[in-house]
Amino acid sequence: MFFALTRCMLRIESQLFKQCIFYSTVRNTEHNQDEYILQPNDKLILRREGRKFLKVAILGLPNVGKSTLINQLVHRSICPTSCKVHTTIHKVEAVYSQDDTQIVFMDTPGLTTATERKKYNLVDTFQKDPEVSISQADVIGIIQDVTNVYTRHKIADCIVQYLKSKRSDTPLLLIFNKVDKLKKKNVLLELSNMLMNNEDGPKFEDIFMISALTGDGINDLRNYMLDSAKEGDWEYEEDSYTDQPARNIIEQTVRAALMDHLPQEVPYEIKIQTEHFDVDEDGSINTIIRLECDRARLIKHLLRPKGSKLKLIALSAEQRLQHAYRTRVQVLLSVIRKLNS
Ligand SMILES: Nc1nc2c(ncn2[C@@H]2O[C@H](COP(=O)(O)OP(=O)(O)O)[C@@H](O)[C@H]2O)c(=O)[nH]1
Ligand SMILES: [Mg+2]
Repeated sequence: MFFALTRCMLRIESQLFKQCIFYSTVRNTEHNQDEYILQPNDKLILRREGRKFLKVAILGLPNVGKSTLINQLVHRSICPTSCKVHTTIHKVEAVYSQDDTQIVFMDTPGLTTATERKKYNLVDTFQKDPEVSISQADVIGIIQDVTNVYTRHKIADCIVQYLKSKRSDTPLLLIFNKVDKLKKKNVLLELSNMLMNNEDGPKFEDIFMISALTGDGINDLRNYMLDSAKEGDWEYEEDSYTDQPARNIIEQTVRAALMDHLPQEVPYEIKIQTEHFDVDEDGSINTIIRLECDRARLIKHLLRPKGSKLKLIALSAEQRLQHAYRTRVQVLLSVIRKLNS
């Protein structure tokens, strides 16, 4: 019974979100010029004449706004965002297709040094995924948080270190983010002079000043990417918008909502797992997410007062997921205390 239910859930999930994961193998009869090519790595490429493509890696220190920026660029909340560091734990691809051009944005965990990864016990993806993104990118965007007085004057050493592995012909863009929070805008001029003209630092092709939160400057940046796309095959179908299965996005979104609403260390100690997932006939999504934790004090924190914190977290996750999937999403959270054996 349990297995039958699980199989059924998986089938529904794969039907609705098949376009999110990979590619259709059916030949499109409406477009006689389409050609589907199976690559050695089993990726199916849709080839159509006159199409343009660009793959963009977005890199920067933790919490500078990489994921918020990508969500704005693709008009969907695919990438998890929160006010705490290390919300993004692995690479996520978000896809934007317009007319004959497709752009794939690669979100990455914030760049860290080996010492930081060891100190905070960060998983392998924190090192490897930025490296993979750099190797695949046609363009690399480096985000600087202009409100951070400790880091804004310099491209951090760990970023410079990572960039050593990039191809020499991959252009670099400098992106100043959070300009909405900056009271003295003349700081931007000073910073751009310092970073664009630094003989010893990375060489940037262009500079953008944006607010990923308010959307200021985002259209210019997207148009720049659309203009930079080169003739080439698309990696995703026209209606695809991510490489992530729905369950990953839902779990990561709940994790981000926990990080936004709970105190410092708490969210890192909660295990998040999908208990149930189904899609109604009208396309709306219902999901139950289990939050597992072995510390009674943390569970109390989640449940009190009268479960209102939990409701707030579920509501926040629902709003983000509705923006991601453009359909109604219901998130129920179940809290379980795991007893240590
Ligand atoms: N004021 C302001 N906050 C921003 C901006 N962009 C991102 N943030 C906030 O910065 C925090 C970190 O954003 P996130 O996208 O998760 O950063 P990431 O770790 O680089 O992916 C979140 O609380 C965002 O709301 C911005 O342009 N202005
Ligand atoms: Mg992120």
